[in-house]
Amino acid sequence: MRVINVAAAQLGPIQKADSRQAVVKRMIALMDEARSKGADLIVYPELALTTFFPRWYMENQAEVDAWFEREMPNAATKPLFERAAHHQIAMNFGYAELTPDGHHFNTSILTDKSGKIVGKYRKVHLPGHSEFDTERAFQHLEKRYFEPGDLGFNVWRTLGGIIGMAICNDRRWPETYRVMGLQGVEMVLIGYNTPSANPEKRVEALEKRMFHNRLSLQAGAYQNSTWVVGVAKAGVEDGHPLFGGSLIVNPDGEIVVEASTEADELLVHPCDLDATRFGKNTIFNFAEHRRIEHYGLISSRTGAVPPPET
Ligand code: CDV
Repeated sequence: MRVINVAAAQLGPIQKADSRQAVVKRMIALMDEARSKGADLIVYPELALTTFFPRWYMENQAEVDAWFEREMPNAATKPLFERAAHHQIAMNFGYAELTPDGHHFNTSILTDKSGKIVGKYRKVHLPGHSEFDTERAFQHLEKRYFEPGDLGFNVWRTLGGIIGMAICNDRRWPETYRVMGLQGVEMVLIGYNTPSANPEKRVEALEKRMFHNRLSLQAGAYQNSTWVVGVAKAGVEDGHPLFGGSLIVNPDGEIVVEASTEADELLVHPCDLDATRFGKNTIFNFAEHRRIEHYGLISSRTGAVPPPET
């Protein structure tokens, strides 16, 4: 057995007015609880340090940049890194990254148990739009504030296993998991901020949206025989609801734990990485069964092109 005791640390809402220091205090409280439950790794959501700011339309770049981190760790997050090192617990969290040469990414990092950053991922599949959209019930301006990630879908050998990261909308795309699956991934960490309502389809029920969340995470896990840890930022942020439903999925695609609130909530589960072996060696033995001669369109065509009508 190769067990990683994973803590999925769902965060409740973060209001626009909340400081990073206040959020870090909440993250530390969850980390203390995770440590008391024997966790080796704690996983926080996408954009964990602030409210989900892409819902707000901004034209002033200085105002936009105020939501970004110029270095990691920084003054606000140093206490979190120190507590992680003290507890000897690895961590993963998302934040808005502004690089020294002026690039903006929706980023996630993975540390080892000493608090050293061992992996970085930048969100590839940015949802939403880049200009104010009068047709939407509310805005989702990720395409305005971020560039698509430039690092690809890597995996890292750490904590005795092979671990990868993705962020929110990435979880809906099978390519996300498969590229990591082809590197032998054994656990994928995915934070998210998903509105409880669909701004482009007002009749879509919350149940349907949560079904799609589970469907995507469970399919990704099963089809690549990997653990998947999905962690929400949930609850009502300045009048805008985000759903919860943080969960851990085993390599058979089954949910082993799931959050029941939209508040700060911790789920802890022992994840045996050896449980990935069976699927990887049988039905999803890629070397044995994949037929890459038929997959060319996946990497050569972006949009669907139906055949001409006859
Ligand atoms: N933060 C996100 O990427 N949210 C998207 C919403 C816009 C659908 C998601 O896939 O959950």
